[in-house]
Amino acid sequence: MMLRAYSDLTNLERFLRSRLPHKDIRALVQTYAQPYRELMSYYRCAMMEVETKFNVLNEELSLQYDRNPIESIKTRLKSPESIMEKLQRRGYPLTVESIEENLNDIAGVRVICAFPSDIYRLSDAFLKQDDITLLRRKDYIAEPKPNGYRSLHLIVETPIFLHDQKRMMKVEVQFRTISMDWWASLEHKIRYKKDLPEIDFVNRELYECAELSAQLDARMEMLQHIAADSAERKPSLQEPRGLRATAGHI
Ligand code: 0O2
Repeated sequence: MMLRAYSDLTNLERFLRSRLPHKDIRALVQTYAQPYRELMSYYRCAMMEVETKFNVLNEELSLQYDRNPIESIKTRLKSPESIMEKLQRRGYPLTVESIEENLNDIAGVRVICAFPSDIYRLSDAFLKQDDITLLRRKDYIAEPKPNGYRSLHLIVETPIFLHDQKRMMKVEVQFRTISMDWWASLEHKIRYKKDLPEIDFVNRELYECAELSAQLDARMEMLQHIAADSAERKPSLQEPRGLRATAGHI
């Protein structure tokens, strides 16, 4: 993945310009731009580390289960606008140190799985790795949010190895099935974070869709188990019947 340090700086400057007088901006950029750029680059490195771990698990587990448990992996670095907005909203200082200290989701990795059981299998395997420390776990699959949102969220700490130091970085990992991701993406477009008046009909319909998508996940998982069981009982295609029957007599 390409490092995008310069575009981060440009975005940050653009955000500050819209909010502050010119002389304050110059002072702020001089004080914070370089440390901010460095911090964002460390977060990008941490995302790469975590993404690689999931690619490795996907490769290994795909041999074991004869299918890929991971459909896709998305990574995102929180935008300067969202960082500032979150710090402000929660009453934290607007400093580079405060970003690292107070926000857990600057680096985000979203792992989209085929089936709900893949989520728990993958997250267990990931958390067993000795360079991953679990800081927080929120299981919105076992206990969906009141609006119907489902996903497994982990905040972990992982080391990145720089030329002269080892640095611990926080990464938020979200695990979803395809249908959980489909619902969350559309709900995000329709409602999430929008300053809309509460519309009961929309809320109820979105909740209903979340329930339906959970039922579809459960049905698809059941079909997958049935298919996998019957494939296990079937004689291997590489082993012709005649050979199996006479193997003991050769
Ligand atoms: P974005 O734009 O996706 O980055 P904290 O982890 O303490 O900082 P919070 O909000 O308690 O804050 O964390 P939580 O509940 O683990 O949710 C964090 C992220 O989950 C959100 O990030 C969303 O990506 C996703 N999420 C949580 N609830 C919902 C929901 O109801 N609908 C949808 N579509 N997504 C949700 P951000 O930073 O809010 O947004």
